[in-house]
Amino acid sequence: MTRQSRFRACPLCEAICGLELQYQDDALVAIRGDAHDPFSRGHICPKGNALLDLEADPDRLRQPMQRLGERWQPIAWDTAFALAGERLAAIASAHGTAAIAAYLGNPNVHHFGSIAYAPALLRLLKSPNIYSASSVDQWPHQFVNWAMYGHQFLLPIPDIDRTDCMLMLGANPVVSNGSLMTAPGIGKRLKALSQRGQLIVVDPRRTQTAQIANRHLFIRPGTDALFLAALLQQLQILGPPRCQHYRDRLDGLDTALAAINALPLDSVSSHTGIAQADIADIAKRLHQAPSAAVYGRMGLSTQRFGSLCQWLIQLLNLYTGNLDREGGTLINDAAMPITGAGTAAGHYARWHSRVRGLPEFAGELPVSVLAEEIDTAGNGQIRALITSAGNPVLSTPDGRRLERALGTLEFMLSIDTSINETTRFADLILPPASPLSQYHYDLIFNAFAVRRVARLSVPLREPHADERGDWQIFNATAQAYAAASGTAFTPLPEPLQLIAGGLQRGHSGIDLTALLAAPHGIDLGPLTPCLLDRLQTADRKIHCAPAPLLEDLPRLVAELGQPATAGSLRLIGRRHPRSNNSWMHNAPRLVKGKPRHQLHMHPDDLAARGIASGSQVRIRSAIAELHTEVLADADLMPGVVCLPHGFGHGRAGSQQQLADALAGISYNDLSDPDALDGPTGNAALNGLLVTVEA
Ligand SMILES: Nc1nc2c(c(=O)[nH]1)N[C@H]1C(S)=C(S)[C@@H](COP(=O)(O)OP(=O)(O)OC[C@H]3O[C@@H](n4cnc5c(=O)[nH]c(N)nc54)[C@H](O)[C@@H]3O)O[C@H]1N2
Ligand SMILES: Nc1nc2c(c(=O)[nH]1)N[C@H]1C(S)=C(S)[C@@H](COP(=O)(O)OP(=O)(O)OC[C@H]3O[C@@H](n4cnc5c(=O)[nH]c(N)nc54)[C@H](O)[C@@H]3O)O[C@H]1N2
Ligand code: SF4
Ligand SMILES: [Mo]
Repeated sequence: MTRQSRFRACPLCEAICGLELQYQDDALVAIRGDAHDPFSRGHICPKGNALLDLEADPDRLRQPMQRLGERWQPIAWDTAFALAGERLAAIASAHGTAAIAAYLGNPNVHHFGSIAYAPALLRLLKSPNIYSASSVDQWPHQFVNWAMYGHQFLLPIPDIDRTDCMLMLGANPVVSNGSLMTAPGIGKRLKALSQRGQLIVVDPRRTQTAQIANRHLFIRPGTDALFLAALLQQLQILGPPRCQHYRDRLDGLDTALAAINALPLDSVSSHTGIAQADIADIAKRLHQAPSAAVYGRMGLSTQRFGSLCQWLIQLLNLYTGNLDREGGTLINDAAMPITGAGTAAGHYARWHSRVRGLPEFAGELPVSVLAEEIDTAGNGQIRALITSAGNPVLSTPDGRRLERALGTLEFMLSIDTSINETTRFADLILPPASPLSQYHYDLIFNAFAVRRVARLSVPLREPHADERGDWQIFNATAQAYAAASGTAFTPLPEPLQLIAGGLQRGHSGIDLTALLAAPHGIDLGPLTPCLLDRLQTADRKIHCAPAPLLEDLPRLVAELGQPATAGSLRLIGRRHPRSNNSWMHNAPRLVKGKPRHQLHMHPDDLAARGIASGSQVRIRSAIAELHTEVLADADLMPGVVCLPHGFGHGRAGSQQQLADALAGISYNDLSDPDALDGPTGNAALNGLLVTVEA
């Protein structure tokens, strides 16, 4: 029996590495990086290898399951779709369409069959209650792109392979493998940068990325907006804006600078923990570098001033003349465009959440309001929920309240592959086929990549008769709902047809035939300046001073007046190379070895409280008090504690043997649904005030 190599992009994270998967007949037996992928060049991480475990996972659902009380029983696909359609239609008819909510989790973005097909179902629902993992993640990026450039996905990407100087805040790509900057093998790319130029990392923890940087500075969590504003003030001392080449395409730069200059930043050092001399030095480096890029990710977007941070970053890149410039930050002119005519540019505050009155963004409400929208009685209360590839009980603020709320729903449908903390409340679970047996084109991450690349993944084995692809599940659910509610729905054509159409909208010259002939993917070259041509604001200018951002500045000023609360600490998150949010803890390859759930704390903070490393502690936030194990970590800034999210398994009814046996609490049982970014309502997961006691 011979082994056969088949090739595909990894479906697990933003890096979209090419993989070489070895099959013995139709059994997957080994995986390595695809050395011939021109972009990832053989890179693979431990998660990529763990696809072997996912394929073999005894707890993975392989047929639809219906819950009858505490018992689950298999149910035929057609019966399941009909049941879903009827139950949803009955609830919409009795209570209105707002009574049906949907939550889309992170993996949707990694499956063409979800990302391209889910929107049709959501549109059919006509519900104001649409939620996703975006509002516990990157909403501030999307919001700022929309407000400044006119489209939520006009996302300037740092040109990391060519830049001379990178200032990176709130990101740990050596572990996370990128994120809103698709760059497989990013560790090597950053090492090359640190040899060729400068990599400066600003983070409350000396992370694995900080360790390969030329310089690392601690910052007190949640104070980055002050630091970035101070940098912008410093740059103005060094010289006028360098953005002369698009000076006539700027609107409001003077207004923005005046607002920032009016901020009383005398005490910025004591607030941020970064010395005035260091701020001046970094400003000088950004000013003098032949090219530079400022980049801020999760640690900046999931904090109370997430949108201000992302706005200030755009202004810094713009002021130094590095926006839309080689070596600076650039828009990816993707082979399959996600911006331009016919795409969802985004909109804001067209409606508000019922209970707290928070604005929608791009058709969604912030997930921090989901629980209250379910458990608060009244007109428009949510009574049914569809989740797709999401685990909000572990991933979104106040998971305990959400889990209580889920138990009260009249109907819950989960499109998911496991019975976990969230889906155990579902009445019906529809599990899609393995991504390895489906067509895939990475709509989002090809478009956020640091080079122009394109790659089609084809099914690596024949689908089994009783499997359904994501696209078939979305189509069939929508059809069943339409039939039961007496509305019209035309199912979308199969993936290859949509992919071909998507490529036609671009101008790369690449079509399906070209992709099929290039199983390792196609490199279309480096990014080139194209932002000005692509601006989607009404006047086709860059809006430097969007009102919602200016209006958020007083909140930042008020923050400056807040005295530090004695004895309290700031809680931040942490990722591990063998983790993937909340859902890969059932993979033996990833959970083996030392436990990784512990709370980390600086040795001085432990000593001050008389706590021994390795002991149990009580951690208290605004919403909960929990017990877990603490470990000393000298790489943390004093005053900061650090806990990974995605733990807290083993809840009644969950059916993931390995995960359920893991120790650890859920970060989001502590995180506060009232702690939000101002303009967007994105969750402020990082920088949470907590106390820790022996
Ligand atoms: N405290 C704290 N909270 C966080 C974060 C943090 O840093 N700190 N990070 C946030 C971020 S960035 C994100 S993106 C979110 C993620 O939040 P979510 O997207 O809600 O959660 P995941 O843990 O990614 O759960 C993925 C779900 O998809 C299912 N799944 C896996 N593969 C498939 C598949 O092929 N098809 C289908 N249909 N389902 C599948 C899994 O069983 C699981 O239920 O968490 C956020 N929450
Ligand atoms: N191994 C692994 N890889 C992943 C994931 C995973 O769970 N595990 N998740 C994937 C997903 S969905 C995403 S969105 C990406 C996220 O990828 P990244 O954005 O790189 O996210 P993190 O690794 O959480 O890094 C956030 C950093 O912000 C720092 N930080 C926290 N608060 C602050 C603050 O107030 N200011 C500053 N300056 N820094 C702060 C933290 O110490 C941490 O180092 O990773 C993806 N890749
Ligand atoms: S870095 Fe991301 S895309 Fe690459 S192998 Fe790991 S999980 Fe897959
Ligand atoms: Mo994410």
